[in-house]
Amino acid sequence: MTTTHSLGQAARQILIQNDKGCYTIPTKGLYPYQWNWDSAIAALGFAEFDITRAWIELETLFSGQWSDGMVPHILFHQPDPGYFPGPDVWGCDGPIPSSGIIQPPIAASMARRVWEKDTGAGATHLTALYPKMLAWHRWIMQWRLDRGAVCTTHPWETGRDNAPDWDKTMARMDASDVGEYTRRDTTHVNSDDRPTNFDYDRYIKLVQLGRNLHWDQAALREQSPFRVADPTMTFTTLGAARDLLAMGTELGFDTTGLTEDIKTLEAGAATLWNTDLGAFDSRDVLSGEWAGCVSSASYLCWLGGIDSDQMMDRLRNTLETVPYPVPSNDPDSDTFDARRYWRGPTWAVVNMLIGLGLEQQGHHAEATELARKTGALISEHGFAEYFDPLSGSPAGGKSFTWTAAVWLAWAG
Ligand code: 2M8
Repeated sequence: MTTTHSLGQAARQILIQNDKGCYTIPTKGLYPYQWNWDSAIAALGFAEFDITRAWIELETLFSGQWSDGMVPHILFHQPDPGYFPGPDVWGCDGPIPSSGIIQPPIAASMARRVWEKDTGAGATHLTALYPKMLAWHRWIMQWRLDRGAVCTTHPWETGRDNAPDWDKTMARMDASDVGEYTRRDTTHVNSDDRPTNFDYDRYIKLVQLGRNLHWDQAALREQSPFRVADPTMTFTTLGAARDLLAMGTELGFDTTGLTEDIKTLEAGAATLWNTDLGAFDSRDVLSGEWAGCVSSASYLCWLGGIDSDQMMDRLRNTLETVPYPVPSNDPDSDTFDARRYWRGPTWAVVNMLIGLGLEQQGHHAEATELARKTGALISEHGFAEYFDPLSGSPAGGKSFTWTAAVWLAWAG
């Protein structure tokens, strides 16, 4: 019988095996570099057994910060031909070879949690990190707002690569001149579980556009066909702003502007409420069209400090009716696909972010139930990248860092 103790040991082993010394890769083969939000989650996992290593993870992430405050979604510390697109395709010139886009800015919220476990010695680490985290927050506020909601400029920024949220926007894009390239992801895992070539052409097309514009945010705002205000970016930015305010106040930093930013983001979050859908939704900024998607990101409202009775009703229903909640896409939607990456599967990492938000907002019963169900999913099906929400069967990369970290910090 697998016990909680032995699963804890296995989870630690995964973090240790994926540890490259000062950063952690998500999984061997498929993802050989440092990913932004994966790393923030890894820090939380390390905090359960090696607090110094947790701080190092965050410090390495911020060592890749650009001079304007942006923190890239991938840091390419060492060349690896197993992943495409690599640094040569992105053409960026930050302090460490990197991509030119961001990911959900959860690092500040995870740093706060690491600090809560290490208020003594941790204060030195946090004091050094704080201005960097604040600079990234300001960069987002400067470049990514639409009516107060935070926009994504590439599906990869949200971390929900092929979510149906982007379908209409992607369908309008012309990628006929993207040129020849070779995908690497499908050499590591089953191609039926991955984004389609149609999507990949557009991912690469957007990278080419950013590169041609030297990742100039003003130019991208003018010229990119992809700009979507989204619940992932908005709720994580809002949650991070609240955490930055709390940490800054306690550490004695100047927090001018953060209270105003929180109000702006709250107003922005309200613009993501799709009344017809009865849920938080993504909104194409260029066409003004709703995506019409209830995704797992819709449930991140609590992480952003926003309560919603309607989202709570949906959550309770999902917890009761879906065998392995929370699915990344509504199982009643025509676009639901139980195995294709972010179009249906359950991700332990998003469950934890939903659960931490629920806990923060005082919804203890639902937070406990979600953690229990996520724990059961992992103990029955392993530390996979993601899971079929109907059967629980594991998919994608194996021995996955953030699934192990979720077990250690929350679900185990
Ligand atoms: C996936 O995204 C990468 C691109 O960033 C990919 O498919 O190549 C997503 O699941 C994302 O959320 C995650 O951070 C990354 C690494 O685990 O993989």
